[in-house]
Amino acid sequence: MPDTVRLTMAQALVAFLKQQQVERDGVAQPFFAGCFGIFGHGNIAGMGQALQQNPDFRYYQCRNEQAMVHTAAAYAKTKNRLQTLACTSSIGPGATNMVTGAALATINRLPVLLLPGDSFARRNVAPVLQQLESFQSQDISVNDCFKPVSRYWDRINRPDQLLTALPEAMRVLTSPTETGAVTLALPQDVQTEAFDYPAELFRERVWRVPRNRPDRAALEQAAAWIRASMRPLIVAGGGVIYAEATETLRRLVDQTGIPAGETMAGKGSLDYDHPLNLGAIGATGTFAANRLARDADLVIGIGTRYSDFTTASKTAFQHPGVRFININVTEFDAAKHFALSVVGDARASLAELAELLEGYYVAAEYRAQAERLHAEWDAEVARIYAIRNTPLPSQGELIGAVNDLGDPAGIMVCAAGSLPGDLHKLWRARHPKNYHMEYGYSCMGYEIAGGLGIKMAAPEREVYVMVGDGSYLMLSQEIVTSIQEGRKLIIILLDNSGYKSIGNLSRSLGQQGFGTRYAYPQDGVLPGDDADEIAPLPVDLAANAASLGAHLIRCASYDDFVAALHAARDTDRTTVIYIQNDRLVGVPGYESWWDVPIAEVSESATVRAARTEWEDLRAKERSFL
Ligand SMILES: Cc1ncc(C[n+]2csc(CCOP(=O)(O)OP(=O)(O)O)c2C)c(N)n1
Ligand SMILES: [Mg+2]
Repeated sequence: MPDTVRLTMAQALVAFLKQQQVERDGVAQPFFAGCFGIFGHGNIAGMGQALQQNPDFRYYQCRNEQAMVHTAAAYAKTKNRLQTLACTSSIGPGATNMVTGAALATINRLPVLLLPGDSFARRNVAPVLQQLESFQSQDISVNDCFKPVSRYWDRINRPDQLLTALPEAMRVLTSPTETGAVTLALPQDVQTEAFDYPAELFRERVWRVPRNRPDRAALEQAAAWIRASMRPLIVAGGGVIYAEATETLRRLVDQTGIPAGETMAGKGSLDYDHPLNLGAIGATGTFAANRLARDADLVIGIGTRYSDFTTASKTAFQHPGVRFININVTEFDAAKHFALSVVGDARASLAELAELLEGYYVAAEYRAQAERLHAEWDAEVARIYAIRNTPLPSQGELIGAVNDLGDPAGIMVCAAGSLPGDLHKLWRARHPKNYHMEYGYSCMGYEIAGGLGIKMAAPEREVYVMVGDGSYLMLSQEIVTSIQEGRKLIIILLDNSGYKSIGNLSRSLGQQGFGTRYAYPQDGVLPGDDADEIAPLPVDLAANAASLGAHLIRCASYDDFVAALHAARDTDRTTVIYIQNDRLVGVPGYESWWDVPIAEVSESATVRAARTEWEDLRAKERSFL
């Protein structure tokens, strides 16, 4: 008789998770750093009991299920996807609160394990509290909502189904190609049911993350294309950072003189002051990267998904004969733009490519142009950092202060609003983890919850959360968790009294900021830019932060802000630096575009004018065939 252990399904699940290790480059570590959760009747008796009897698998309480998934995703991003957290929820609303987090993780290719409770598998007491009753089937629950946003989805209807579900869950979570949200829906009765599990299930397992080498012929062709190119340009994406290929990339750039632009996830691939780092590329890019992109005859995408922000809605690359080489661990991404696909780990691929490029160097004139643009861009950043707008400071100068005065070894995190575009352009990244931007989903509310995950993953670093008032109002309650767990965040709360980013967008569409300000309605309508005077809402976000237990520093001026950044280094707990800033002064766009369609017919002359302009710009969108 093989050895068995009699455990509930939830106990078996926790016992299994504790034993999973991940190894890359010979270094192994536990894949799960614990489990976040909020208990309800859908998980308290199963997962709750199992976690209680396994104190060595740390349980963390949170305030909102969406937030805990962000925390887990940010943790995984900081750990280059080699570690993550599990998340347990009750059934119904607790479960569906996690759907947004699941989408974010899957889109950003970040591993998170979601364990929503589900209604009774035995069904006899249905409908239970919070159960979705389908007229069509008894096999549907709200947890089916996770299917499109999960890379692997399963419902554990019998305790022994863990034996086949768990290996799949782990394979997907640890695969650099397939990773994203994995959802195991756990009916509340099955969580508590006992089964004689084979003891083998609970032995230590090591999941090796390989560094797959690319096809040699593809790499040789890539080298030949690069040698034949007059104006090659690297687009460095998040894959460079996840693969820990930043040093290899720098050596390749030094060896060949090929300049590089960086995507939202790839910023930090090269230090900002590398003379061939052109900084941000695409819709929120620098003029340096965007000019070279426009005329590049060969684009070498490394670890990039080519989102519309990177390609400026397919207008970034205008050379008539432009070709693409895509180095990517994921075939799906490698094939984009009809590229020469080099499917492999970024670090392994770049190292081999460097050998094949021995003796090759870009034309001196091209290198000189790239260096000149790099220097000109740096001067533009310095100009914006030095603005001292009155009466309210500009966002650009505040970003400058955080960048100049914050700990250079720290991590800045942001996700949505007008900050990501400004930060992508202006942030001077000093190490590969310095710039943590969630921009696959650009999810308002990621910032503070994500900051917590970063601090848990890198407790030795200062974490600077840059958050707008809108994002703050959407999801800021994990301040409480950061205080409970002693994970100090420095939260920079930039209040511009509304949705500045969407206000700008609205203006560019001819819609006068409609619906983007915080103000009382006037004659039954919310005021836009055209209102002479507005009645502001009586909201005090600083007081709110203090009430959640944060140390609060209120700033009225740029000088206060500078003092606050210094003071925040010495506080003993999560500190919120609150400052109002100008809602209209912005960082300009630099020779780029983002396609947001405009109403084809309208009563408004400004909308009609914007539509005409949009039609011209849209004509620049290309297919790469
Ligand atoms: C969850 C979510 N809802 C809506 C949006 C659309 N959106 C993007 S930015 C933004 C406004 C953000 O406001 P705030 O955080 O104050 O930043 P600001 O634009 O003022 O800089 C909105 C509504 C989003 N990205 N995420
Ligand atoms: Mg705002």
